[in-house]
Amino acid sequence: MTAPTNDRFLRALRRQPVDVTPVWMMRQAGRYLPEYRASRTKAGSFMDLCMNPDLACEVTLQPLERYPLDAAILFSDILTIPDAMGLGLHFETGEGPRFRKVVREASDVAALPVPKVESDLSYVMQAVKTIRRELNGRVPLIGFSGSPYTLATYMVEGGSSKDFRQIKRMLYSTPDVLHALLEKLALSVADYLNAQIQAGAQAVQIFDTWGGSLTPSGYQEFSLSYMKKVIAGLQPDLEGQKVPLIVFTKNGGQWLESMANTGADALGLDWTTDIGQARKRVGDRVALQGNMDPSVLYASPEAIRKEVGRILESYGPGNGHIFNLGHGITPQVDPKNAGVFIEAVHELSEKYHQ
Ligand code: 1CP
Repeated sequence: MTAPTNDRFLRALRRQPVDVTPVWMMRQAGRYLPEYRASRTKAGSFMDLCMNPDLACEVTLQPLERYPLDAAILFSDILTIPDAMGLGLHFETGEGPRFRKVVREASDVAALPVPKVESDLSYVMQAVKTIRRELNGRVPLIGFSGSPYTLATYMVEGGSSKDFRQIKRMLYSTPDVLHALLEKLALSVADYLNAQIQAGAQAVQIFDTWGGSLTPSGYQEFSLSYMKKVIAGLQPDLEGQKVPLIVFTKNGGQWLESMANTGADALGLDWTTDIGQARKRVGDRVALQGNMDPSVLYASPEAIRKEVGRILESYGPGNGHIFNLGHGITPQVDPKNAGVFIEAVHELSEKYHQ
């Protein structure tokens, strides 16, 4: 493979030496950027934006025009899989995602197809190819999927949820139905990530946004074991290189040891875990990605630099750190502050890589 001109991100994932700590932001293309809001208006709706490869490429590149980021992330959504399974995803203005159909009974699960990713989700693969072409080797492109459990929460609840009433009811009263759903999702997610890799994704991330809402044993049984199935089904080779995999369980800080045993190359951390302690716990098994509280971006430039410095110091010298926020950047952040954050990571990390 022609290595990207800037390959810090891939080197850090492989725990190889870098000049400065690489940085990207979850949700780096999004509503905090006025140019994103303009593209979304031009597209008509959020799903139209995702389904148009040229516009998806345009918004993927927007944050890279503003900031010296070390990676691009495919502009899409984790809910493309349930949509391709026929649930009818739509976004009400000012609200979160909604599905026309929900999954509650064994018969609902049985009726769900495993999507044919190459045809049903061809718009995603087309976006990956377009973005790779337009990036022209500047930085690596990250592909992604939701974890089976996280996707299941949306499919069973019918949208976002605060208390996960429906899926928890299913988990405790008809666990076999949930297992059947997760089984189908694990196959779908593996196919989806493999297709993104074949289309050109140079690293992939599994977003397990809601695995952290489970009990410790529930996490093992309903989230982690299905991520392991996904990982077992991956063919992570692109242009002669192994494509690294990042697993991010939000609120998963107490389970890092078992996450590190899944075969992932890196673990994403939210801000509730100390990154230095996390490093001691996982040793040299995996790289770590994270983990500044996104709310720090509401504060002053001095406060942002201070917090970046604190996290770098906590991780300490050496390889295997990819700087990121502990969750997505929020729509209310001033784009200038994102710039302060990214520059601070590069500037303040140099001394840890000598
Ligand atoms: O323009 C808009 O109004 C839509 C806002 C939006 C955006 C910008 C949604 C709807 N999705 C996205 C893009 C998106 N989603 C990306 C793009 C790449 C990037 O720049 O990072 C990615 C990686 C996601 C992944 C995603 N979607 C997750 C996992 C990560 C996370 O934030 O925890 C989840 C849970 C979703 C579901 C979803 N899609 C959109 C929203 C608002 C939500 C969250 C709903 C909820 O809180 O339950």
